[in-house]
Amino acid sequence: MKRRSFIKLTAISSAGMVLPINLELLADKTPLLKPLTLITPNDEFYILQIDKPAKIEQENWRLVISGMVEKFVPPFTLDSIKGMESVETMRTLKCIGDPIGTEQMGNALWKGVRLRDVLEKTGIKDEVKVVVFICADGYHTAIPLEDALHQDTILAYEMNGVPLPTEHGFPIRLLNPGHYGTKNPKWIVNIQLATEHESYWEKRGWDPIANIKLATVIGTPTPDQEIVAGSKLMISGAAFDGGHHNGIKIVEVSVDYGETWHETEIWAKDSPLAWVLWKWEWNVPRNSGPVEIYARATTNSGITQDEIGIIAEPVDAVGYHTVDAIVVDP
Ligand SMILES: Nc1nc2c(c(=O)[nH]1)N[C@H]1C(S)=C(S)[C@@H](COP(=O)(O)O)O[C@H]1N2
Ligand SMILES: [Mo]
Repeated sequence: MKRRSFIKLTAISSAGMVLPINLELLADKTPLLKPLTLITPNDEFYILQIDKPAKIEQENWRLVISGMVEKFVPPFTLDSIKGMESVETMRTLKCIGDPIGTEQMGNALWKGVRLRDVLEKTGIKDEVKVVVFICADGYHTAIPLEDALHQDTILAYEMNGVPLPTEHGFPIRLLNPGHYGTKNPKWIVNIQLATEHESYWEKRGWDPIANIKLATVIGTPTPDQEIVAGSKLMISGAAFDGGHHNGIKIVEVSVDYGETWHETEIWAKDSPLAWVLWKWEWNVPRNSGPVEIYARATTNSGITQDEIGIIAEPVDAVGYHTVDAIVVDP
């Protein structure tokens, strides 16, 4: 009961954001595995923003670097950015409003340029502490200079082999490793070098650091799914540590309120900046009744998720995702 109300609280805490409805949960056919693929197709990738997506025409778009720059450079066009050395990288994005990550999480292959290569062109004054991103939809957010200069911090212009779709930030968005979606701004039009900045969500009480916490999501079975007694059931999902703990080592499942844990098979993975997908086949017992399914991950640095919510120790992990299901007689 405690756990169930925790999940509900999480949903309420994200009320400030526009939550998409997951149609897959409404459909009556249950997928065998969820997520079904390591890379989330663009049309299934979650979409979240403060208002409508900004519609930008490539010809009209310019990226201006301003603030405490060493020297002025003309605004970048998309072609001038594409002319720079590119990187391709798999990254999982996750919303801060959904820390366990049952819906607002997706993984894609992105192409773009290193932010530090762009900032190198203008130079950075010694006093600069933060890099601020101003977006065409009115959103704005800042990240520490140190993070901006990290080699894995990318301005992305392609998602899964196509130009960034409008909803995901065309023409350019930031991919900021290890940080929740709030720190991955879309539709960037201006980058400002500054000493401080209070970002859109921080003004509304959200965590300014936004480090992704270790979490494990159960995709199948879905809540309240009827499971046939004596059958075989595939329990599956994803786990992600944001790259903060050297990646996921093992994922375990419990079907007896945490008494015993079963190691699952990690069947798809990439770098620690991408989620891992796991599965475990359960020989469902012959007796019917309600069941709670728990999943937890252990990282390569040795941290294991604990039972209870965001206050869980270790502090960099969220509590178990729990799915309530019902075992029914055949
Ligand atoms: N410009 C802009 N960028 C934004 C936002 C926004 O409202 N405006 N929302 C952020 C949040 S809260 C999340 S979770 C991610 C979601 O990215 P996606 O829609 O590509 O999945 O975008 C981030 N970038
Ligand atoms: Mo988000």
